[in-house]
Amino acid sequence: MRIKNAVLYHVRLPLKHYFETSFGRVYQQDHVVLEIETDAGLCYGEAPVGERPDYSHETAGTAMHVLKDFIIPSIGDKEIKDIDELMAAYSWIRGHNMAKMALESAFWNWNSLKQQKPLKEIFKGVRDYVEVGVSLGIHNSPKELMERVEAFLSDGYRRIKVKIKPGWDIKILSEIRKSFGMIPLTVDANAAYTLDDMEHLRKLDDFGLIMIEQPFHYEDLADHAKLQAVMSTSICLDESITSLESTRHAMEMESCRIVNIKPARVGGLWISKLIESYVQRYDCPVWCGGLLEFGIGRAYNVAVASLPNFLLPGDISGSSRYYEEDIVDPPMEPVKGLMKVPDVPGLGVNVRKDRIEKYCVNKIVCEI
Ligand code: OSB
Ligand code: MG
Repeated sequence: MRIKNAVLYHVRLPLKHYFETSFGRVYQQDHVVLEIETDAGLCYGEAPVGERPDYSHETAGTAMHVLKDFIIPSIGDKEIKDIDELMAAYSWIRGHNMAKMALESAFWNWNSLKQQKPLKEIFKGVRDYVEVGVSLGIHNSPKELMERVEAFLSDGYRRIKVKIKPGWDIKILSEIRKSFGMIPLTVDANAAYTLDDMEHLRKLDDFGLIMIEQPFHYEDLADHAKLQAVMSTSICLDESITSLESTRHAMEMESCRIVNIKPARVGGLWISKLIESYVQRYDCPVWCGGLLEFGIGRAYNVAVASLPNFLLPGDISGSSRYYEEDIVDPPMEPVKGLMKVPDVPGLGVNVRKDRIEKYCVNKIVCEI
């Protein structure tokens, strides 16, 4: 791959419904879209950074800066022959995984077009369809949440995940179980608890949850291990898993029994594949998390979720779950909770440049 031209777009899409986690409530999503011009045509990547540095350190501003001033110049107009060469060029840059994901995924777009093979085949995926679930935020009232659970179950989503925090946990779980029985259910705390809440969290064992996602601080592998040792419910780590190394530490310390892989959080699709394969030796299943990706990021996540150890439904909802209008055509939508894995070379969806321009709040043309 040789980059002839690179453009960064800060794209802001309004959300159809607010999304609230233990970090707070948001009404829109700010992501960075990278477009590179190559000998295989225009290729795209997305950094699903969000609006504020809460879930991760990155924002649209930091991703644009690091891509423009460091990641793209580290490649420049050099010929890059494979993924090892690509990653080696910017491996000196610490962190900024989402910015790296933007370029790395655009590279796979090029690679897939060049080889005329679908991404699924390149990554050695084994599924034609992936099972998807939905992630539901904290709502104004339990009643509102119950209505949303009902609506998404009837849309066919295969698992419901609800965001929890102190004061919004046991009560809503009791209500969900009372109204919907033993539906596949998980919870995500986004680090809202501490070791002092251990006795409280143990009560969640009564609800038959598939997992409890990230109860503690992202740096706290030790406390997660203490909690996992006394709970029958599996702990799943999300924010704590930022690389193959942090995954190894989590496995060796027995901090969790399930891993959430978000390609953008770990710095790319290739690292996602390495993690997926590594944790198999611990009999640890993985699933594909999400960051309310626009259509570009979603297409890559779907391809990754077709790998063999992705054994649980992903947070890969349809475009229409979050957005009125997506930046790809046709929008990707699951049917009966199954999302089709693209089986054509490239992204598998058409990028709508008119929509990128329509929702773009800042555009930078990089010097190559
Ligand atoms: O913790 O999984 C999370 C969204 C933003 C930040 C963090 C998380 C989430 C989600 C939504 O749960 C996942 C999705 O539907 O894309
Ligand atoms: Mg999470």
